[in-house]
Amino acid sequence: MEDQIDFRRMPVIHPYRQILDKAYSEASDASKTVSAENKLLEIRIKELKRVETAVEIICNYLNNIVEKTPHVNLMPQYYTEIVSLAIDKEQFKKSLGAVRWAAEKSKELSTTYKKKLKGAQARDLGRIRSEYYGRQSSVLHQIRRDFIFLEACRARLKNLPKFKEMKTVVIAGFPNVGKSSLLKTLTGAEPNIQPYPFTTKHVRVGYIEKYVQLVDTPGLLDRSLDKRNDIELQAVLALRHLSDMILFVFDASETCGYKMTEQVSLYKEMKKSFEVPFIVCFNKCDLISGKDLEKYTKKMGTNIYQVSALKNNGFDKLREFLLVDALPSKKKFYQ
Ligand SMILES: Nc1nc2c(ncn2[C@@H]2O[C@H](COP(=O)(O)OP(=O)(O)O)[C@@H](O)[C@H]2O)c(=O)[nH]1
Ligand SMILES: [Mg+2]
Repeated sequence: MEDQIDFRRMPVIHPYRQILDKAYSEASDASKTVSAENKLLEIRIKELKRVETAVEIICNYLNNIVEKTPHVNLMPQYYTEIVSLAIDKEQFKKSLGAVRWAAEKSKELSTTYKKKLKGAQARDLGRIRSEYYGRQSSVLHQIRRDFIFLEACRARLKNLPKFKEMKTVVIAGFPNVGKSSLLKTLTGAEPNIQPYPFTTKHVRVGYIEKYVQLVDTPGLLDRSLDKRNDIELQAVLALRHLSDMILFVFDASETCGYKMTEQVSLYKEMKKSFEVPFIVCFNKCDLISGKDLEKYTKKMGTNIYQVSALKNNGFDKLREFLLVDALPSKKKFYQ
């Protein structure tokens, strides 16, 4: 499955003329190695060798593109959505189909022309082979735009984020509530940084004991959805299929600059948009009195994990909860 979403495997796609030049020049070299007692027979074998060499190089090139390009239909849904943000997915499928077509067509042509070469008069051999070159060139010429399009896609898609197939918890909450600090404290390591289409910032990924993947999404789940343009909204909503759970972080000390009332309305809005379980966590508990904490906790009417990312307090229970249904014995749940 992981290979299915790795566009870094996709080969660089060159201008079609470059492939033709390479194929015909190697075909010419290969024909020079041929010799036969009978001069007429030698010419025929040389021309056949040219056709065989050229088609082999061209078909290998085309088939390699088809084989190494991840298939959009076989990807997990969140990934398909992310891919759709970066490129025109339907055109991508069509262009890949065109490459497949060209491989088949090239094979067909070579079979036809090999037959012709075998049955032709000696004086016609050169003309037949050059007619073959013309038709083979025209096949690649027909898909030249697909080559250009696929290469542009490859350049974009190789930079998509790579997530692992495991329980995934996406962190949400206003800026400065401590999401990044919390990710670091929970996972005990520097997160790995992944690009994300249509954001200038990168998502950060950390792991709890190889079983839970935590994703911090700067600029994505940190403000109201109705303040977003269409493309941003799509970028945010692609996270719906990535997340098994959302960890919503509050800063009850309000030192982040957002009032608890604002934070609660963002939380409610996200709950409506994401149909996955939410876990709520109050961060910066080192900055707030027990009395205030109790007041807010009562208001929320849900189970709350009180933590301090700065002081590394309160994380054992949260970590335990995140792990409980992700351990290998329970893994089926997420497949
Ligand atoms: N006092 C205190 N400060 C914290 C805590 N967690 C984060 N901070 C501070 O809050 C600020 C914003 O934290 P950051 O993790 O960047 O927030 P993000 O924007 O939600 O990712 C930083 O200055 C952190 O040092 C905490 O538990 N207690
Ligand atoms: Mg951050």
